[in-house]
Amino acid sequence: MDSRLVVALDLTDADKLMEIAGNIGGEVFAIKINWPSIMIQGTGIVGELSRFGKVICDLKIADIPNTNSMIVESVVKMGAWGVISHSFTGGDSLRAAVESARNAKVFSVVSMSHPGSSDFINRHTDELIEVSRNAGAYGLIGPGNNPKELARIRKLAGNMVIMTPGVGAQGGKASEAIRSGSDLVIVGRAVYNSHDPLEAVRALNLEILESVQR
Ligand code: NUP
Repeated sequence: MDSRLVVALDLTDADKLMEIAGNIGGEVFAIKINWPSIMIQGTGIVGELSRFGKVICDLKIADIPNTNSMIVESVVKMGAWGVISHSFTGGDSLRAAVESARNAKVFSVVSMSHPGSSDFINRHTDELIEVSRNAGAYGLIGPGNNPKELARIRKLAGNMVIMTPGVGAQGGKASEAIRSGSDLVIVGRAVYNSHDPLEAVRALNLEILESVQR
């Protein structure tokens, strides 16, 4: 199916995580996991989740090129479809991640969704987009709760895919993010804390579809 929804399953309860993943896996673009789940459940979670569809590992890699390469090689071996890396560490670090990923996709962070991101990282978005483009990143992470900034990032991003967290619990709307240029919308708590995660996924898929058609 052509969903543009990525669900962030930031759960430390393995049974609940697997149950939700099994229910929604066929109706989302991908499942994203982050350090909280990986630290509690171990790296085997990546392979287990990949039975249900694409898995994106939100590791926000930020190291020297050699270490970045080793991290990305491991995560790809575990079955990840995509991985999220920082770009502020510079072109050589990000390029190492991209080259080690081979066919897997590297998304690089160029803007963040929390209030404190205005202290530093969001002041450097344009430079980070340039670093990401030159390093060959497949996609960018931009703010799904800041439509104006997202539309600006869209103009600078060229053909890089834009994936946007910040929708739901952090105040953004999926439809608005899509209209502002997002390709893939990340939603975590608004799905996994809902009484019916599958229903929440279907409502978001519909909202996204309607915003594309308009
Ligand atoms: O800028 C970012 N904001 C953000 O929320 C970059 C991220 N990678 N994320 C991640 O997206 C965050 O760590 C979490 O896994 C997910 C958003 O979850 P929620 O706010 O929808 O629950």
